[in-house]
Amino acid sequence: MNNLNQIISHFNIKGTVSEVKPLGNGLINDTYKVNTVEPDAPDYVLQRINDSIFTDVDLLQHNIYEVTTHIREQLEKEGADDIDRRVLTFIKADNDKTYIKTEDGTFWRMSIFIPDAITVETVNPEYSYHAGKAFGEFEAQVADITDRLGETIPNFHNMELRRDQLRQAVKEDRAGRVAGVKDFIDELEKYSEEMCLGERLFREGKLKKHVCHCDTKVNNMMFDKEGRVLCVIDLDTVMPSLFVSDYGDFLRTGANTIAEDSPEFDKIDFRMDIFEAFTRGYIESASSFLTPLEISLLPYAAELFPYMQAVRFLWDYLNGDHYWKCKYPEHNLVRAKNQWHLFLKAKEHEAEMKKFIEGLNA
Ligand code: GN1
Ligand code: MG
Repeated sequence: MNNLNQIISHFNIKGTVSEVKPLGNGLINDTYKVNTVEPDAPDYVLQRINDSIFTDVDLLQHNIYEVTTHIREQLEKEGADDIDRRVLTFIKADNDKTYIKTEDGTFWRMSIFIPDAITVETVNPEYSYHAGKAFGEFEAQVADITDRLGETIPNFHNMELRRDQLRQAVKEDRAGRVAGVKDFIDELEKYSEEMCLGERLFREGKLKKHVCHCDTKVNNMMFDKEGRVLCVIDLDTVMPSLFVSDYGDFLRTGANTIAEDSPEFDKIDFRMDIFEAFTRGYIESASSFLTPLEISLLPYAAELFPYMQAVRFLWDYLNGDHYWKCKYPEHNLVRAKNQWHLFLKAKEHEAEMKKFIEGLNA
């Protein structure tokens, strides 16, 4: 058992600790709120880092530190107010890093707790617009420090790699499930060339990587009580990636009419109201760094993410369900088919998506 007060004592915080209590539901990360006595000292968040997913903790924390200090510097330059609520602040420990490793081998970090802030779980056009704007702004703020960051999960959103992983799983057939999904695999393969476009353009030098958030969910941004977006949170997956990542992944979850693991495939649609609101917000802030080619390929990004996720879920199903937790044997297959149906629906809206984006740029 870790002595939390002892862990906290390694960090250079202001004030005297009065109370340490669990924060949030804490299923994946162990997160605690650390209250301080003095009214002028901030409260803090103490978190155990999940080093089974993020095996290179040093790189992970390096990325987060670079990104947050860079955003802070920009806000200071702009003369922004309320800066401690507009960007996360990580605290240095006595080893001069933003994390410590304890004797039992666990990793911990601390950041300033943002007071009077809320997150939302609802995806509606209004919040989607805010999310588009906030994630686009975040990417714009860090667009010039790509060279300073590394990939915490190498090739995370690389479609060619995901395709090759699926092909390998088909070849190995470890769980003996390939015969049952032969037609599905064939259907997916029909689009694999088209969906690997991003990686081809990257190799040809027509696309560059830039810093992306890579976990663009509506609940990963904070609002103040007046409904103003404060900042983007959950920075573990921040890394260099192609332009497709933040835009495509938000729409993959946000524009689906049902949950990603629902078997009611006939109820799946790609919500154009969410698409339009998110796209409007995103282009407003991201047009400062997106190239005309990238903007013209946003509909591709919207199709790519459900497709890539279908491939990833099917890969895990064929390997015997090691990556995603499953509640029943066909769970990953249901997820893969759900994403496949969403992909087909997004494809149906391709011309409409293009027209909408051209209209915004006109
Ligand atoms: C994983 O754990 P969560 O839900 O934030 C996965 C994403 C997938 C998602 C699908 C590190 O994200 O890439 O899109 O599941 N994260 C990782 O549900 O693989
Ligand atoms: Mg997350």
